[in-house]
Amino acid sequence: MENRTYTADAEPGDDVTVAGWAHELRDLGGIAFLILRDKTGKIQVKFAKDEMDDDLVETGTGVSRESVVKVVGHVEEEPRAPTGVEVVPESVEVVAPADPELPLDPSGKVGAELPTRLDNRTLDLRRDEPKAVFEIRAEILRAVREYFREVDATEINTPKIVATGTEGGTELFPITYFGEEAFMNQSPQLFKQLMVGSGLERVFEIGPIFRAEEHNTPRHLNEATSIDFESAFADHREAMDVCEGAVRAAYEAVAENCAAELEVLGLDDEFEVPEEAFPRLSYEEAIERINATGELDDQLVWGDDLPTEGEKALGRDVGGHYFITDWPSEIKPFYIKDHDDDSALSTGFDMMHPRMELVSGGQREHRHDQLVAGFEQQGLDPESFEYYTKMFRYGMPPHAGFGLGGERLVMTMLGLDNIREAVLFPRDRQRLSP
Ligand code: ATP
Ligand code: AMO
Repeated sequence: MENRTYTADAEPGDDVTVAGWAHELRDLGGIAFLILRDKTGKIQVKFAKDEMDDDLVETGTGVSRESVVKVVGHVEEEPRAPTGVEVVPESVEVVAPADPELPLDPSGKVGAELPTRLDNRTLDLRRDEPKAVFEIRAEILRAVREYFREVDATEINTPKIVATGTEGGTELFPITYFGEEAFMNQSPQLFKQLMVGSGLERVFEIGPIFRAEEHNTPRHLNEATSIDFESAFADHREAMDVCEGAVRAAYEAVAENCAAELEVLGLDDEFEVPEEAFPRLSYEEAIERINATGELDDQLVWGDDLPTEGEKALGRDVGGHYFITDWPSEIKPFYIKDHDDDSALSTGFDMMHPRMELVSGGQREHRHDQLVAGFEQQGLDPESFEYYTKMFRYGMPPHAGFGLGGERLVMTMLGLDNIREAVLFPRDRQRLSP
């Protein structure tokens, strides 16, 4: 809109055009106030009934809550106004009226359950708290992107419609692709590996992954945002360094650039950038420490995957972000390389927040014959992956990387109870629209 002034920028003495939503109407008899809200804040518009044009007063005071309104007027200092200034209107236009019955109250006075909020995200994000979450999410993604560029990685975009899965066959969404069976991609894993063998050498991708997870939990989505990194001539240790750097860069950016949003979320006092290096525990140490907490009914033994309760017990014990390294080879995927001196131990790692896993990664098997053998061991047909394995015959450097769950990063950073609060339009067992 031409000449539009954000409410936060309206200074006494200015002639302005402000536009936004009718947040609240207060009619005190001789005087009425319309509180107009835009993305920067709110401003009071004054209607002195005896002094102003009747039509103007009628329009301004008759507007229904959440209608879109445009006001042209003069800004004056007014200590009694919520922001210390008010607009004395010359004209008021209802640009888009709102039904008087709203499915959700954007003023926040009446609370709403998460499903109602998710059904009405447009109205939900007129509230300060959800809006702050998504402003912070955008800042996290900006910071991570910038960090990857600083460490010389090139952003890539890989297909989301694919012929084969990589992260376990049962979690695939099948689709029909011109009469043939295809799938929504679970991970850019194979494509990012193919690109480290290209002239790009070091790549990252921030994009959707699709997983047909049957269960309904507060930390799983069926469509999630994966932050993937992969680098030629790197080992798992270097991948962990980059992973830690990316997460720290995200926290630093939020601390530096999102003070107002953190305050809205009530986190301004407690928000901490992780300063210490993330401890690196071996899988063996991890199960010993979990067993020592005594919080599990059954003791864990070598080869067990870590149960959720075990992860939580260990998280409380460690108290911050940490890595789990040296996993048993048998519970890591075929593309993860084993240690050269012990084939029962893999170079795979997870990076954990005390509440949950955030990252999986590792050094990759870059030797063609060993890679093909790994497929067979995992019961996968190497022939259907020939587009991938073939490139390992033409000079594939040693490489390593990781995948970081974007929503889980937002969720754990902001202490959100449910991962759905970190996605605009979550996909889960119950939810396919909006
Ligand atoms: P005015 O002479 O501006 O019309 P008033 O006090 O005679 O002011 P009232 O209708 O009696 O008008 O005001 C009702 C209430 O609104 C009073 O408590 C007053 O303090 C408050 N009020 C008046 N003007 C403003 C303003 N511009 N911003 C905030 N509160 C105001
Ligand atoms: P993994 O399957 O562990 O590893 O996924 C990596 C990270 O992505 C996030 N994530 C999810 N978040 C929400 N809902 C889901 N359903 C979901 N699934 C995964 C988690 C998880 O830690 N190819 C490997 C990565 C690699 O080795 O580079 C992979 O996909 O935060």
